[in-house]
Amino acid sequence: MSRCTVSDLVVALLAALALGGASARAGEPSPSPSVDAVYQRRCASCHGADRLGGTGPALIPEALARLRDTAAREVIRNGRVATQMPGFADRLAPEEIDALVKLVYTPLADVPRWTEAEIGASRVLAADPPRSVTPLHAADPLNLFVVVETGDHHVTILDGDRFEPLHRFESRFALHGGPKFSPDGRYVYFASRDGWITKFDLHTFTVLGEVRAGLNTRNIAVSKDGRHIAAANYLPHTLVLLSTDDLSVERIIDAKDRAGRTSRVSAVYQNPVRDSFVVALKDVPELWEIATDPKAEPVYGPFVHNRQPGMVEGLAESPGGLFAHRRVTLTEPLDDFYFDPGYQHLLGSSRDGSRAVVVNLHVGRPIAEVALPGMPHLGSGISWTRGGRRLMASPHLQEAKLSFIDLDTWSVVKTLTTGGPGFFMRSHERSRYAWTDGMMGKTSKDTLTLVDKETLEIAHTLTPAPGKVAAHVEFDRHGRHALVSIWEADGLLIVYDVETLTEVKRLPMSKPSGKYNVWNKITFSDGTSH
Ligand code: DHE
Repeated sequence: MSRCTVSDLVVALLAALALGGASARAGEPSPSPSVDAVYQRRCASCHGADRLGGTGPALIPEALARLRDTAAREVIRNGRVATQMPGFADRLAPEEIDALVKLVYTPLADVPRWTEAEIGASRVLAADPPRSVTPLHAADPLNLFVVVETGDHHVTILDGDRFEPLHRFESRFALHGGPKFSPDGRYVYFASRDGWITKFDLHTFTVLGEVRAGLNTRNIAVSKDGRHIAAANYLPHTLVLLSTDDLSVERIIDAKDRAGRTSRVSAVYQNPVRDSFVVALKDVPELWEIATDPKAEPVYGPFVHNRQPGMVEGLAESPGGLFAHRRVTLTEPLDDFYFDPGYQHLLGSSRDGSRAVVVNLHVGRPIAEVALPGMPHLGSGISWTRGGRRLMASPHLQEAKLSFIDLDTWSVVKTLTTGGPGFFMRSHERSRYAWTDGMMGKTSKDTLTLVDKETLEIAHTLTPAPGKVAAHVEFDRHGRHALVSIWEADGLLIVYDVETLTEVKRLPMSKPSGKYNVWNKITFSDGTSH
């Protein structure tokens, strides 16, 4: 029997929530020869003859996973607002549209390599961008919010003091994961599911460049010094390292374990303390650490980070310096990482979603397991200090509960029952509450639960917009306001005063899937994702 990973199960759960779910079946042949002709005549000029994208997004199931087939049919019929996608209802028969929908959810028989030459050829840089060293806006540049609106594929830049939109621009199709910032907060980098990386200047509100790093990309990380981007790809099986300066390729690492077995790359994260990228692999029991410190030591022996007296030169795995590559062997692939505040440990979800495995990055091996049934969503975990001890909290995707874990003993100190299973969790150093949603539950999807960080009891439940999915909270840099998304096409961003828990403002937004505060991100605030 094949085993599901946490992310596989999340996909199923989100599909059940009508947020996704396509009709593709792996390996199915193209629906009919004539649909290929229709595709070539009507779609290929923008989406590529091979369906791998062009000026329009890639039309392959891997890139369309979050779009329901009914929504895809609607887009082909009537076009997509605020994009160059026209409607074809007057030019295509209903059966032709149905066949096209089936085609785009059919996996490609052959996935071409996406080599350095192809990545390089995709790169576009702004010809003559404004070069102002100071922001061309009057807002606090470190209290801006970057809001990703996946409803109509736009990004809004919001003033985090006045909650006024300052700028809105069309993004690549289906941005996913948190955008990543340069250490000074000036530049922000986005990744789309079909592999496009976009560099945006928050001083001048200009897109400075774009490059397609992969065909199906999971997420990106920016190095501690802000000089390098790592892009984690499902297709092809690569980790692509780019220069943040001009988005040129610095290195492509094929994702293979020691035995040469190839793997999708699940995700990549910055480790700001160890000055490295940490790489999660989907199909092989390894995780990697890639040095982003140009002075990194060579990597010796199977898993020893620093050279030890008496070690044999022949065991060297990787020369030192930038991108020195270290492998940590696991007993199973791990998904969905949470890093402890010191960044020496990570918690990864086991395949069956019943436990978290603790990996000590310094010694390079798993050191403990924490029983956490009900599929913890560790990537959404946050931590704070309580009674002199570090506590981490994580929602569970399948059960209406939150787990609180002592990060010194790796033990569960409390399990709290909530109104429904949640996805994201957030707080701020100055907030007495941790905020979590209930979006994975049918009856709880419109609620937010506020947990007192001292008593670990539910203090308040909010229902920002009855009947509508409420999710993803982010605080402003001062911890005075919490911004909540209403995940509808005609959605909202609702600003709460965190003391009075009253609404301060409602801003119409098109499914604002996530919002990211510059200060909280660049300071690695405890209460937010990193
Ligand atoms: Fe995400 C972050 C993986 C589906 C919205 N999601 C992430 C990250 C990973 C991940 C590894 C951290 C990346 C980062 O920030 O650098 N997501 C996965 C999956 O494996 C999964 C379950 C399946 C898939 O389709 O890839 C998945 N994610 C979704 C969705 O369906 C969501 C709800 C809607 C969407 O837009 O696709 C979704 N994921 C998000 C968001 C973040 C995210 C909003 C950023 C959270 C943050 O605050 O940092």
